[in-house]
Amino acid sequence: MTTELIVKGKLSDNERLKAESNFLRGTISEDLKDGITGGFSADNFHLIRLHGMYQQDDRDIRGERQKQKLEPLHNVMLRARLPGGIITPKQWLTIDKFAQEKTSYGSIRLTTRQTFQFHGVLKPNIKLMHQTLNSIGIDAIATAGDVNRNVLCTPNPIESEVHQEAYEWAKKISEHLLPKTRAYAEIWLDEEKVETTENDEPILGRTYLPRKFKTTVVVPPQNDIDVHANDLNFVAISENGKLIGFNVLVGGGLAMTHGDKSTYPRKADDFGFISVEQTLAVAEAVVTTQRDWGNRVNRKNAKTKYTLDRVGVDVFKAEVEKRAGISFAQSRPYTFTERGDRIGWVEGVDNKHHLTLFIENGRILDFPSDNHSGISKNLKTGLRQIAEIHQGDFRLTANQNLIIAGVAQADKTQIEKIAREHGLINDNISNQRKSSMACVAFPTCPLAMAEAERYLPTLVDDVETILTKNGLEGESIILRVTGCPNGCGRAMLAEIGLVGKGPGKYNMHLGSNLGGTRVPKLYKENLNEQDILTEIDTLTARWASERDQGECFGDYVIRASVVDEVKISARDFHDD
Ligand code: SRM
Ligand code: SF4
Repeated sequence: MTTELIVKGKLSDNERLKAESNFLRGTISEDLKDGITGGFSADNFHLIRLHGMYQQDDRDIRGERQKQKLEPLHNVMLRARLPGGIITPKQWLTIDKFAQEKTSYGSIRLTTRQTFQFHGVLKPNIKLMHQTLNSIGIDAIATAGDVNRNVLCTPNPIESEVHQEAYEWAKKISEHLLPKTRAYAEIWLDEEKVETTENDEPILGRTYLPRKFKTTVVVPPQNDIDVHANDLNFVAISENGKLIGFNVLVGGGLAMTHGDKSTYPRKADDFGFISVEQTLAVAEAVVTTQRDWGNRVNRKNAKTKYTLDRVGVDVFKAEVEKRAGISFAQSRPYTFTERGDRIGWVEGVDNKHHLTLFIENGRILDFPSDNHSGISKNLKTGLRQIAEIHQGDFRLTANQNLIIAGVAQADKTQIEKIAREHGLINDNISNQRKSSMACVAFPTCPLAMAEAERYLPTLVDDVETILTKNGLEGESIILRVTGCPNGCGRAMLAEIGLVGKGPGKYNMHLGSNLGGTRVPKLYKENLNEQDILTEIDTLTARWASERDQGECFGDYVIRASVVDEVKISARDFHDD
């Protein structure tokens, strides 16, 4: 390997702690026994991420505790591993019970990556949490930290054989790229201690990846998992209803840092077509190339997207071909036309029925009542009751929604009745609300600069009013809010993306499209909530009167030169 392919310099501290961790063990077990603090010590604070957890505290009460000279009320957030987002009703009941009895918020939070999170788990309950999950066949391995994360898959596997096969590949890729260290089993499940050597971790190595790594399997024309947010994507190509292979897209990612032009959202590059048999070899080659060439000096530029731009797409691709022992063929044609979930019932190829429920912000909780319609919103109770009788499974979507999948004709009426009684189905939810999404942000996210999840419902109320006023009732714009530029709510693939800058202040980006194949451009900075509504009012009024037939808002703002189009490069994004 030539040295230019590797960034020289002092390695980031995360590299030291991974190297010294004895394959992710650190001193987590000792720390767990320390009852003096509710938190984890320096290195373990980071290491627990590789076990699917983040140390947090409630930011709403942080100041008050400080005044009382108390340490923050440390707790952990856990993110489960759920490739393709599938979970059984029996598993759901256990998760529901744990959330109810052992977490401070009582909620189950569906994420933008097809899994769920518990928030507010105190130290004495952490081991119990892992053991509870393990008892139902779920773990939290590799859902955070410098590894390949939860593998996403277009979530309607029963709709076609191709969907089913795509899901099987998502599971296989997830397993193939998992860390092989037994640290998780030893620490959380009290299993026998067995020494790990370099040979035991052939794909990830002793220091794992330079940064987080994200993979999807997607079935066009849906792009409901947003490929361009991901490092590695397998786009399913089928012929006569059979999966024949994948187009491979590499190097997507959305995060940036305010004021740092070396960071930017980036679309993935098309490497070409492979046969299904080549899938695991290619996945492994992309991961190991990024493992070896990714920037371990500066974590801000460590993701695959920056490696591609630094070494060159062709050089990276040639290395993948060499390592996988394959040659990419010409990409096969496909198009992405939509990204949302189809809320409501659909019938599958197996004659079973699937009900997609819209879950605002993915937050499953019993809310006092729906602010908008006044009807009950006991979402958690409703889902528990459905899980008690449902014979099929639950599928989490990457838009924070939930599918009750595989319902027999005979059970449809009862499931729908429970869903309606608990506010899980509400016919008055607008298309705009269904097209809107926000990240968690306050109070649990330590990186939040502005509200997102708690801001979204009222923002959408106001946008609905504006659309109606401008003659656009029933229409929708992909609207996403993230509390900081890390982009967890994928605002950097929205037609209108709001990125938190400070309390009550957001940057507004405009111009993604329905298929999610364009990054939106910065339009205005530091807008407050009133400025945001004024801008949306002015722009949607123009859109209503000037748009071409069927032209979506994101395409319109580019055609009308409201913003320039962002092509693939950082230069388009940052204007220099
Ligand atoms: Fe994220 C960090 C929540 C999807 C980019 N993300 C965080 C943390 C863990 C904050 C932290 O590091 O302490 C947030 C915890 C909040 C909380 O209290 O729950 C957090 N991210 C989320 C979730 C829960 C948002 C949601 O509302 O659903 C999503 C969980 C996904 C999952 O199940 O694995 C989530 N995060 C994303 C996405 C979207 C995606 O992957 O489709 C992105 C942008 C795509 C990308 O990676 O480029 C994303 N999260 C980040 C980043 C920036 C990474 C980077 O490249 O610099 C961070 C910060 C970091 O890693 O340093 C981050
Ligand atoms: Fe937190 Fe920022 Fe991610 Fe929102 S985008 S969850 S504020 S890290």
